[in-house]
Amino acid sequence: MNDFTFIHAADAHIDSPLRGLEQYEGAPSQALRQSTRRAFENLIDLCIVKPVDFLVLAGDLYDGDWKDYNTGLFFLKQMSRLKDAGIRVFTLRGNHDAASQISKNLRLPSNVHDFKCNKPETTTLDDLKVAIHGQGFATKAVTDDLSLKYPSAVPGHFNIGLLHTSVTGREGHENYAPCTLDGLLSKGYDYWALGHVHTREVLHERPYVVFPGNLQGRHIREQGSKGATIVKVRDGQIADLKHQALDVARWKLCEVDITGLSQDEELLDSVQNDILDALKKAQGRLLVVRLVIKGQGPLHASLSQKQEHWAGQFRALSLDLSSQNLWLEKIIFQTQAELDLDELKERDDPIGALLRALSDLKDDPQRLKTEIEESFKGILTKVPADILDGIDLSSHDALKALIEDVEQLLIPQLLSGATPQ
Ligand SMILES: [Mn+2]
Repeated sequence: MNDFTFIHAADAHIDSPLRGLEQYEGAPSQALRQSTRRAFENLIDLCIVKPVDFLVLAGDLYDGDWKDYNTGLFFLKQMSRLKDAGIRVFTLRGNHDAASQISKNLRLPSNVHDFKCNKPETTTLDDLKVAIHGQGFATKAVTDDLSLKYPSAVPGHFNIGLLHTSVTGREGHENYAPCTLDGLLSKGYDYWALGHVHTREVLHERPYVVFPGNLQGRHIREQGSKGATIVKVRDGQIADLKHQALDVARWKLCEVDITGLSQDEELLDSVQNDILDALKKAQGRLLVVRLVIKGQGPLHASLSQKQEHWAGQFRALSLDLSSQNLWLEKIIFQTQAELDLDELKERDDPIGALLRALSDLKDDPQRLKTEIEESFKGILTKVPADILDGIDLSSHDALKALIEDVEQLLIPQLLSGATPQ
């Protein structure tokens, strides 16, 4: 068998709109909106520079129907660059770019093979003795196990299965084209090139079953290094397999704990250290930070009463650390006072009574639902959606957490004799 190298990428989501950035003052909207294209160009550059023999793309190349032909033309231009370099491409449709989802189309260059959506298909690269099996999504919500109908391995070839799937289900991802690891392994392939799950994961080694992760993080739930997997094959065996970062912007959740901190400066230093560390890891890429201040401690009073002041301090700090490559996307205050609520609950006074009432309410899902959810219903239709970001009033846990917030905000103020604001 020949020696060869290929790159496995998935979930490029080219031109993903990244909605809602406008609501943030100073958001690098342009850079973030362009990021899926820049990361894709990085992928093509890598293919050419290596150079690799072929590229496999495991679905969700596009985020949805093209707004106009520019999205498709961008892809075609990148494919032409590969064609000029003699590099072949194998691609299939995922849930976001299922055949039924994309209304416009352009003829693909001759070096690109787009797998059929009605049944599995096998294509061979005779010069390399490689067989690639694949089937794309005809519709968005494919709930059948597509892998069942994939053919067995072609003897004497290096076999690759290309598939967009959630496998046995992955948190935060629609359970599309579900399948089992055993089912995949039963085909006797050398490598399963999966797509759909945006977090990189090697599900099995020898034979390999790999989710390369998406090419570019698009929001705070897509943190860390994003890119593609380079696979080197020698004598028909995988000799080397590694992740290569290709993203141009990186998302990072920085959680800073106030426990044990008593001075403002200590908190600012802590935040600075966390952000500096993330900047270092981002290696010059645009870094988008969501800052969460949490924990229980003496700084809670100041943080809860002067959020605007503190937000200003954190923003000034981030500007000082990098005026170009850093954007503080959001600051979330989650600190709590050092309270012994159990002890306070026993008190024979209005504070004790209030805590007991809140505690009863927390433990009674039915009452919580009727009393809180119902009374909020009218208001919910009138407030802008972004204000409610992350608050789910239909969940008992979320309502319980809201009551705990109320305890943490209200009780310290009642205890200090201040008027709750
Ligand atoms: Mn998908």
